[in-house]
Amino acid sequence: MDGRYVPREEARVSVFDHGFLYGDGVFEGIRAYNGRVFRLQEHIDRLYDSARTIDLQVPVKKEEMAAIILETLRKNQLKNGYIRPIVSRGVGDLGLDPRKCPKPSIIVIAVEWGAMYGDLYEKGLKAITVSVRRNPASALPPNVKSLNYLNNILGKIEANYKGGDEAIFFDTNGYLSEGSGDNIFFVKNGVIFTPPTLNNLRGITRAVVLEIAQSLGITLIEQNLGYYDMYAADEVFVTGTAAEVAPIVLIDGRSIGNGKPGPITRQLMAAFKTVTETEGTPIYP
Ligand code: PXG
Repeated sequence: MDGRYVPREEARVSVFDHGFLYGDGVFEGIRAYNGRVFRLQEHIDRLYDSARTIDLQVPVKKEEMAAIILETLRKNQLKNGYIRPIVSRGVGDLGLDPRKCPKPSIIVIAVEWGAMYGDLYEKGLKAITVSVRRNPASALPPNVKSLNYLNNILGKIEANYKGGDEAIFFDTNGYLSEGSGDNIFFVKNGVIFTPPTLNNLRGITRAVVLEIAQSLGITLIEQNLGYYDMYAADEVFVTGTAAEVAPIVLIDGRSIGNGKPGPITRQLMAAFKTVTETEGTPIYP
């Protein structure tokens, strides 16, 4: 926390921090596997791009941020974990003007972390399309990983009430956007489809899946998609740092394909596992 390493109980922020008062700040979610941080540079680059978009000056250089993240993992003796760097506007007053916050605050949290969806990687997830639309890029761009996740949380609440493991959002144009914390993909006749990234988060796991598909010789097309493409798909899966590659087998009560995780999804899950376990920045060099 702003240069100090403190135990969990002492990790407290001011009630006047604009991250708390207004969601004014940005964050990242990063994973460590097998003593290595996966795609660290990409996450740091995205954190700084998010910050730039909201005119927030991160008070340390990127190299220093990487060093802080690695040191936080070492202090917690972690080899497999989840890392949450946060940069908030910092302490101000009750007005929303960011000029009242002289110094942005940096917090890095690191915790032990395993598979988010447990046995659902084998069984597949149930998803619900939600009525709340993903924030349009012309308002709060979904590419800014901001501390204001209320749009995502509203979708998650709707999915919870309707018995879904994950929410699927449309954008304000009626195109498929993404899940509450993951990107979405469809497979039809051996070809993978995914929406372009204007109206969703440009996921780092998504980029890894693009690379894997290319290396496996599977065609992957980025295009605007509608609910027809979703219900008529042979396979559906979502990707994210927390979710990894997770199969979706039921959407709005309708089975996708034969209602089981499909062959291309399984192939990508296996390849993703290999990549995460063999690549990354060493924590204990
Ligand atoms: N879309 C959104 C809205 C996200 O928040 C992703 C896609 C996937 O991006 P990456 O780069 O991780 O492949 C995310 C990131 C959670 C949780 O607890 C998930 C994310 C962030 C914070 C918390 O599920 N996912």
